[in-house]
Amino acid sequence: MSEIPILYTYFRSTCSARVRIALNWKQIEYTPFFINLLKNEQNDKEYIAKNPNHSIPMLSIDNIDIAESTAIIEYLEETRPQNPLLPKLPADRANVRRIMNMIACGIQPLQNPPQLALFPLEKRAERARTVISNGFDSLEKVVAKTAGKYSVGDSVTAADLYLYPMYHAAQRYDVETKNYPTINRVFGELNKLEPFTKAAWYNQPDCPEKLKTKNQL
Ligand SMILES: N[C@@H](CCC(=O)N[C@@H](CS)C(=O)NCC(=O)O)C(=O)O
Repeated sequence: MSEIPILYTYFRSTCSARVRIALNWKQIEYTPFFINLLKNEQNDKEYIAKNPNHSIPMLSIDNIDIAESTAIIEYLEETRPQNPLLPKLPADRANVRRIMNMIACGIQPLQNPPQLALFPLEKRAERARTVISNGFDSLEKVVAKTAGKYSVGDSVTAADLYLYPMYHAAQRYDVETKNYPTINRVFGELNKLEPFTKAAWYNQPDCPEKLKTKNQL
């Protein structure tokens, strides 16, 4: 377990951001390997030999390559239990996983570039805005019941790793975030935490300087 893990990541990728936050939260040092989705580097032969799903993130750690952000985060939780991301009580865990899945299965995939590419160029932003708004309409109702200071209760959990970058995507596509008071408030709390802001898109070395202003994700 001594080698520094390598995270295949892209600054814009919300799924990569989840893992960046998990690594920061657990204080695990890692080396980023940048995969530029705009240059289709996720399709490079060498990369798809390791991850045939043509997607990021992937984490090379403990001599294995793990793709899928949830699989990575659960692996980290199981092998590096410091600064836990899952609560103790099964009911709280279920709420955390519910929120993770709402975002990972019900929102993010529908606004992923290959899905947006099914729409004419001028309709893509609107499509992403609709998908995220619809998802947030439901998520707000769920989080309004589970949240304390953070998405589930008063401690940071894996649910927050999913909510934080999804909110950035919402800002990017001009979603009316003021319609979601609980999501807004939780994002504001998370935005005060260094492991989150350090993982944010605008703080990534592969984010071009000219994009590093608000809403340019
Ligand atoms: N379920 C996967 C989704 C991975 C995914 O969709 N990643 C996006 C970036 S957030 C990607 O690589 N998209 C490929 C593309 O845009 O062609 C996960 O949670 O890791």
